[in-house]
Amino acid sequence: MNKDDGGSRLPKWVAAVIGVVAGAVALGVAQLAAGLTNASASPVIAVGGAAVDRTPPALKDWAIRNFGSNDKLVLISGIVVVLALIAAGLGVLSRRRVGYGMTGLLLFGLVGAGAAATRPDSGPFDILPSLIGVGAGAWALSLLFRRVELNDWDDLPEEYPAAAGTSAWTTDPEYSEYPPYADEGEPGEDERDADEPGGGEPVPHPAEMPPVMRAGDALYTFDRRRLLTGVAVGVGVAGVAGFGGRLLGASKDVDLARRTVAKTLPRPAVAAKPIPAGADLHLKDLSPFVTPNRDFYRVDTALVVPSVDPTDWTLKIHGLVDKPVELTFDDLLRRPLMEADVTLTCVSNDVGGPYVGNARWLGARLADVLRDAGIRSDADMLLSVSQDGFTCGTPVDVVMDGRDALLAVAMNGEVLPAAHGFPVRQVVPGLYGYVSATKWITEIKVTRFDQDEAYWTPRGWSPRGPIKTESRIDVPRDGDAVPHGPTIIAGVAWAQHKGISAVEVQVDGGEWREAKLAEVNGPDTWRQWSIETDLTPGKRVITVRATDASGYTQTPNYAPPAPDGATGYHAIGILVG
Ligand SMILES: Nc1nc2c(c(=O)[nH]1)N[C@H]1C(S)=C(S)[C@@H](COP(=O)(O)O)O[C@H]1N2
Ligand SMILES: [Mo]
Repeated sequence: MNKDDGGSRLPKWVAAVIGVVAGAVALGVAQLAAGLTNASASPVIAVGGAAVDRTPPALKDWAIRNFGSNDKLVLISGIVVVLALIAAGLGVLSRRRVGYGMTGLLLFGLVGAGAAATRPDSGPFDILPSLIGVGAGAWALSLLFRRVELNDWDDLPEEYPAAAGTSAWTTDPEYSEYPPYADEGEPGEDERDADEPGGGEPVPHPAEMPPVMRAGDALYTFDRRRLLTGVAVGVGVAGVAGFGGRLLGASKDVDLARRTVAKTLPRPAVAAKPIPAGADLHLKDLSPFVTPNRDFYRVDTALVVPSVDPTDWTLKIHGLVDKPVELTFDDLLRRPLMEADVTLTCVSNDVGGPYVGNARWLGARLADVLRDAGIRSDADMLLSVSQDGFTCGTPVDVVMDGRDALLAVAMNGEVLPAAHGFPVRQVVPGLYGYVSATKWITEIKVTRFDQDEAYWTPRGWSPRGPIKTESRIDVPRDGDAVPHGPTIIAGVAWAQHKGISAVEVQVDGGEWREAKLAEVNGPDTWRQWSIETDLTPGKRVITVRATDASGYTQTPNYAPPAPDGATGYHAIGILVG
């Protein structure tokens, strides 16, 4: 056998399978190590995060358009597929020398470790999961190669015709070194039992067979049973470690911390205006006035939800201020907290899209906190920074103009959910989320738009993002079949901090008819609307447009979400029967 040159006769596909299994073990063990330490130190998550930050804006838009909130899942799946292909290649390379495959694994481990060490929220120990994973993967690789390959007579499967007959003398210590006859000549007749089946002629090891006899290569250069068990054990280890790591990393401390905070959450010093009974028309399929937390859209760049411990959380406020401050979570809760109903909207929300939701927030007034720090008059931007390094650039004048801009700690009467920014996030009525709604906020640098840039600005989105007046039809849904006759059309419209003053609906390009507006308790939320129309059979197109309290009516001209929010009328097509 080619033990001497380190080569292997394993068929390529077997080597590729071993490579993939070793790669899976590496990733699974790394995930487990990350779960025990810091979930975002997982190499896949770290490399994925680095990829997110480096994704060209056009690709990112395309991904959001095509995969919606599944874009992260698609990204991670893509990374895993690429890694599997590379691992298969490393397996094949390992046929030359297992060391080559191990070196390849190490290189990938270094890429993972490098990504984990350079994420904005990473610490020095974050390289460990990648390195531990690589160690496990390299070990699995060499173990599987040794295990699956038939290098010795002992390894020959029982059904190999000569195995039974030769086992008697190959276990003899004198001949334990294979091949016994290669250097020492044929063992004497007397040293073998010619009566054993298959005895007599020594059967050359498959690797030593002349080419013409190697038809059996695929059968006899590896042990199928050992391959199967090796793959099963490897995949099992990878699966259990990886899944366990995910469970451990998912929510271990945050759930407990949220429960603890829930016990001490102060009551609002200033309650929100009550929501009028007429704010919600309670129509089937119409977005409820208050979006339940579990249904609230989620948009962020975080591949794992950052876990922030409120007991060592602080908010640093510095830059163009007279006295920089650092607030603890308790400091924040000691301030008078106020409630406000505010509808968030994502700039990526296309016309008719789902990235808009309304909640009741509880928090400290951001303007008061800034005033206490002595914000200087030449400042025009708040660069807020999240635990994971994401940043928003919020205009100072907007935050200071008296609107309910909050450092929020609760959402719909519940401690802020982890995915929505626990323990503290910003909420600013009237601005798209990407310039205002920093989740997991840890820092506010008071600065100027001509000196600093927030996360999305160099990625092609406008530095400032006031929300554009929009409206959406929820009922019926696009493509629905509805019976003819009187039909309720309903939906929501929003123009945060201005308020909606009218909504009009049009059937098949006909006359605009004014819809009935539901009640609201302020200008910062969306507003439900409905109208009854008499529909005649056939294909019908229904279009909506809103007018805000400044008198502005939505433009019919379509604009895509980038760079500063979509415009145009939402229209649906239905089949009236
Ligand atoms: N830390 C952090 N905060 C963030 C983001 C992010 O990527 N990271 N995305 C922003 C964007 S684009 C939007 S639209 C809102 C969405 O808030 P939600 O996920 O609670 O709905 O969060 C904002 N805050
Ligand atoms: Mo957004």
